[in-house]
Amino acid sequence: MIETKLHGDVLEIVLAHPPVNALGEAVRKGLYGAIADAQADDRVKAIVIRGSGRLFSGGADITEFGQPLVPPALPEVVDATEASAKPVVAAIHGLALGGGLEVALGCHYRIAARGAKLGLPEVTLGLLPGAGGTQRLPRLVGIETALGMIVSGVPVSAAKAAEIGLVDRLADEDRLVEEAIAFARTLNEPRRTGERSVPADPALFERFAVENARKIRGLDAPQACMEAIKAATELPLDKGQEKERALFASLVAGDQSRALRHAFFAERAAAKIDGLPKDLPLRPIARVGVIGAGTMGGGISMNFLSAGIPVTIVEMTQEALDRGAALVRKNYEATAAKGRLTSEQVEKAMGLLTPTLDFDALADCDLIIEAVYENMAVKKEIFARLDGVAKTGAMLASNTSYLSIDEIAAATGRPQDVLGLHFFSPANVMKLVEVVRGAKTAPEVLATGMDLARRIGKMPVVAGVCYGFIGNRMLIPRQSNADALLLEGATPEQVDRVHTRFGMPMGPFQMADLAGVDIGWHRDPERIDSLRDALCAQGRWGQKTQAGYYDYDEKRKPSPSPVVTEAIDAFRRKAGIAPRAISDEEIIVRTLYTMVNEGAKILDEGIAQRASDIDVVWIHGYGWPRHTGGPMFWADQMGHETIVEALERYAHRLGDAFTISPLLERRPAGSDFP
Ligand code: 3H9
Repeated sequence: MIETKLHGDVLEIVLAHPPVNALGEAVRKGLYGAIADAQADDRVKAIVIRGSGRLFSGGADITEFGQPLVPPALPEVVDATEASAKPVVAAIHGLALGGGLEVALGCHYRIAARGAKLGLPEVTLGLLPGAGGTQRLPRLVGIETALGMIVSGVPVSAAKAAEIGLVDRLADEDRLVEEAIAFARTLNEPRRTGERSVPADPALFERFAVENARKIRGLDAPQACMEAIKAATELPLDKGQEKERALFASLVAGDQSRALRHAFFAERAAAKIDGLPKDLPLRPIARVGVIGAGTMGGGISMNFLSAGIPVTIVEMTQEALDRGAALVRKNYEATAAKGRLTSEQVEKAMGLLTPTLDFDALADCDLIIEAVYENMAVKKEIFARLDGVAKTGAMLASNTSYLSIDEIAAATGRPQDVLGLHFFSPANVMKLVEVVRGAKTAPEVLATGMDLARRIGKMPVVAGVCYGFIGNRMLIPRQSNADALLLEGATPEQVDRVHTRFGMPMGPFQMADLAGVDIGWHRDPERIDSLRDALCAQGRWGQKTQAGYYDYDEKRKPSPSPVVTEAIDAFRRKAGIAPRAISDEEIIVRTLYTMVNEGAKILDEGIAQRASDIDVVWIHGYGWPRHTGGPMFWADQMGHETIVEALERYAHRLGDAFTISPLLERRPAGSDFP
């Protein structure tokens, strides 16, 4: 866990705990011991601390949070490092994150490899840097920079770290250790960051809080980070650290951090495919084909282009093809205008795109993704045609949001090569990809799909075949209850408000207006069976027509619509429903608990591999508030009994087809989803 080596009069201490040199019990003990030994060893004049493998350290061992702490605690280790009578240099390569950076802050000097990144991401786990980071960073780089780094959690590059005074020197990675040792040898005195002071500036804190109010609303950790940093300006190091430790202790025991830590491990678990060996050989993917240059096809293509993978995109008409390619360019240029891409990067990505009307041009693609509209007959026809064009071993994917991958695969003579790759709109932005495993999908096809999705920066989750897979299937009970609630007496504003207060980016009706109320509409204005049909028949198709469940002004600002109120009234009269007052609690039970219930069915049927995969789907595909951990974790925290009891209470309103998931009902009281 800790290795030491004496280079003349400089002691090299190596954190050696793969994969990320997390600072768990044994590493802390080893480091503490090595620092103490070095004090007593007359041969040692100075110390260099570095990490082995690909990084300095990924921070404290997150799996230990919530367990009894085994000493020495990390703050003690960092304090002992800073107290060293012999100069200590941190040699940082790869990443120094969280507790890892705090160890480096306890060192007297820092030298970083040019490619390194340094950061305090604790806030993303609902925590604050709890080993002196909130006290030492502001002393080193000033309050404003420290606030930015700690409250956002975003790491800085080595160059930036040098500019702000976080590191003293930069080095080429292959010479880092050598230079650190030579540098350490020149040092005579320790230089302790904790002995510095930083002037108070209350106005700066107020300004920062106001500027960031929207981002940090409802979250405990950013608030606590600010409080701890403020203490650094008012108190000596030891007192500031006491404050920091107290705040850390309360966060780590809180619901939000527990949920955010769950989300962290859920994301990593999602990459694992049950029953497949980890080292399964993958199929090489050097060129991707996309069928359909609509919004979805274009967005999907961008992911590959940005990752340097060439794309052949096929359309039926020149006009549609030109429109699609122009949209891709427009999106890239918008990103460039925000300064997030250079014009060379835009041209490089566009240079990898081959738009064509020639279906046969797909012949040299290793993966072909169909992204046309939702119609089984059309999809089957495309896959049958693909079967004749695609080269042997090519993977054939559908971006369908609902339809059966098995039925689509049956249209080919190679169902083992077929899978679903369900991207979420806008496909160049949303992280989620449901990787749908058909009954005959070959293991290496599934594994390649998962790996490729990660390579293009997505968060893939394995899903089985059913109507709507994981995410959209759970939308069904949510939407049908939301629709029913309108007729029973709720308003779109009330339903949406309950969802946004809960932390969703938008409610069901805001989402319908954004996506298009007319999606899936039968397009017969005479046939009006639902409120949605009525809105569609009036041309209220959502934001794109400036009218849907809400009215929209030119800036797309929504306001309640008297037309919708009237349409709802008309439906109530027709159905003989007397509106009643609907409580927010009823909305939660009928639109959120029913989703959990559907999630439990999805789990029970083996459509999702594990409950945490469902959480990842909802966090990354629909903006479910991460600090509640996702729908299934949220339900675990609440207790399944609470959900079952509430669903039973409202069962008479949930429709005849509604049933409680056997998995929810049969789990013993107090147990979580598997
Ligand atoms: C902290 O430091 C608190 C202190 O301020 C105060 C303490 C008193 N602990 O992500 P990967 C596992 S809070 C335990 O796939 P990558 C991970 O689960 C911490 N385990 O690799 C995975 O396991 P498995 C602040 C950890 O190369 C494996 O390592 N630090 C930890 O894509 C590989 O991880 C952070 O928030 C950990 N700290 O990315 C950084 N880190 O193979 C958290 C990773 O079984 N870590 N594991 O699934 C990361 O952001 C990424 O892991 C990192 C590497 C960027 C480092």
